Amino acid sequence: MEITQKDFGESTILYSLTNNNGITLCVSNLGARIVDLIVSVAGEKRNIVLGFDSAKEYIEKDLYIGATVGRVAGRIIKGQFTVNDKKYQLPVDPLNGNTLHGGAKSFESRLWKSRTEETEERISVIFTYESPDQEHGFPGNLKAEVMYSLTNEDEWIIDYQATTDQPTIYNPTNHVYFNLTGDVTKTVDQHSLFIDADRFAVVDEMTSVTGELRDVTDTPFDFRNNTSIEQVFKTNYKQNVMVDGLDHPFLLNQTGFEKPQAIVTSPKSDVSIEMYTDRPVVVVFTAQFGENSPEMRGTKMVSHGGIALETQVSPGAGVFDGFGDISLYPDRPFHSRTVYKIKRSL
Ligand code: G6D
Repeated sequence: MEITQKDFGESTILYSLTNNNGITLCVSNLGARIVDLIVSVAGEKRNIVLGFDSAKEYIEKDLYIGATVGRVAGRIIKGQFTVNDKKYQLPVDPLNGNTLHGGAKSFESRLWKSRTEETEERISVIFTYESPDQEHGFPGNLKAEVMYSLTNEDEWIIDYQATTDQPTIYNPTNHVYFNLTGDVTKTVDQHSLFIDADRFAVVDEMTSVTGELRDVTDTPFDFRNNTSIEQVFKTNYKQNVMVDGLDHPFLLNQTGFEKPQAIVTSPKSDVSIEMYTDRPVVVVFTAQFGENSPEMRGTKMVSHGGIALETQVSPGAGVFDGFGDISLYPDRPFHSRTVYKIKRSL
């Protein structure tokens, strides 16, 4: 196993981690993000995640792609929350009145401190960021750490840790998008998807959760049997039409590392990603960028050209019953793990 590093532009670093099976994971300290996941499938190299070639391109085109998202992933309705009986108001997006992904220019745009670590089992890059009290309106000096590891079992492991010096809220995720064909001119509609979830959270026109948790049975959101993603895109189901695909929290039936909660498989079934997490929810977003789909690695990306599996506590936590709790207290440090395991034909 080997770690190398190079300049990624704009004073940022790109680390390349390669395991003994030839899988390469590239990550950058700009937004503690994943940039590349290169695997050889049936003898050919494929980059199976969306990403750009330089830090400058991320800054100019889309800072969320592959980034660590925080302090709170997803939409905080009206930018309001309560923790420890105290009410807080965050700055909101004037277009919709909500706070998305911790507010504009949050974790995804920061330069994180970084260091590498190598053990018998894994090679890792550890990113840290100190978010000061009141940054984007959130209380507490928050020390956030994200460790990305690559193992010889072909796992990309994300370990999140954080501490705060005042009661606050915290709900990070990673915004990786997979396209297992390695071809961003192809939509992910022919990929198949398994999600071990009996329920999803209904969203409104602004993609904020409404508080309703709906059974997936008899809806195109039933992925309990491995099914083509196309089943969502093709329907007139209101939850699809309103947001042009999937942009929904799925409530996982089980958590942990014994069996996957989600699996994405390429159209030819030659590569798949198994997702394991200790978080209760995966927000699935199918990259409906429409006309704004960016140029990526030399070609124009197509709308629906990727699928993000964002593990977290559901947006709406602390507001609606059954949506969980994202409070973080000084005496209870945060720790969470998500694993993406690569399976492929050699
Ligand atoms: C998220 O749910 C949101 C989307 O609505 C948003 O457009 C994207 O991040 C950037 O997953």
